[in-house]
Amino acid sequence: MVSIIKELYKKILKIIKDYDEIVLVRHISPDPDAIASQIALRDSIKLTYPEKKVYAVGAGVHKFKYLGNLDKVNLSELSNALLIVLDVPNFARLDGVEDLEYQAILKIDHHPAEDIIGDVDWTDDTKSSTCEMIANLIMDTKLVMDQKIAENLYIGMVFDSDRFLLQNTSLDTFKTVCNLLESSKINFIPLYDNLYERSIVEEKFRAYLVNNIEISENKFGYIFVDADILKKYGVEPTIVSNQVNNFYFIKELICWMFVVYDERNGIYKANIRSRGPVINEVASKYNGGGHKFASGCRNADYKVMEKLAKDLDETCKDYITKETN
Ligand SMILES: [Mn+2]
Repeated sequence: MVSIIKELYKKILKIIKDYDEIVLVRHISPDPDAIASQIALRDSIKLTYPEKKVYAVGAGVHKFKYLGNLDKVNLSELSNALLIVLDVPNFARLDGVEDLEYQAILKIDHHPAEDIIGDVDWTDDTKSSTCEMIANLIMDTKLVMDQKIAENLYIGMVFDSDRFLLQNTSLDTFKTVCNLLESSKINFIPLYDNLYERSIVEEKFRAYLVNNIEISENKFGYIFVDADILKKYGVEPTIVSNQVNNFYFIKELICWMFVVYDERNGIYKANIRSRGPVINEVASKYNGGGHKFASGCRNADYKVMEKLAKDLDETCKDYITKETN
């Protein structure tokens, strides 16, 4: 029997082999899974094919510096590049490849498919992280692994699954972790310092969220953080998306939405999580999207956020009615 995944690995290796210029891209506002998968695959390709020019691009994020450096490169000088798209399904959210005229796309992602379709395409929205996919790809092919690559892949898997708590954490996830730890012998406990260390300022802001979240009778939680609150607590808008995962397992919540006003970009950003109702279909009605139980939405009009919140509250109500019948 021909294994589908082995055929796919062959195609992935072939397209990587075929190009001497390779650019790896991921989504804007990156998280550790996005950056770690990008840096890990770049480093592995460089170790396997030292003669290739391989660049991981996009805006750097100071707090993820420990994952490694991104490349500064003039993309308009490349003429025959393969674009590797990681952890993002749509062109609108690609970070930093506007000037690149690429020849082909290799896509590896665990979000539901959107408008990017790779010439070679490995999209699997049952996977808990892109790093899980890259870890298997490297371990099961001639691509080279080293200690730093293994550490990055482990961090990405732990982050995106929220320490193996979230939906899509599977037996395969644990097998991947087991194989990775066994083969690389990385010391994984110290890695948590980078991932989970936080300031008391952030904790105080979390207390603000806990004290001010509004919870409906349908177990829907909502909070809007305006620019004044951010100033008062001395935090950046991105803090709100960092906090949304801390609200899992609160008995009174099955779905929650945090909205923050990003003054610099003049836009409202919503982060939504769910422990039951499917939310990406609701978010997509308002030009948002994401995973079934972890979605987001951006809009310059606050009224859209209010409508989305109302829609989600209704979705929670329907979900509870179905559950109890
Ligand atoms: Mn991811």
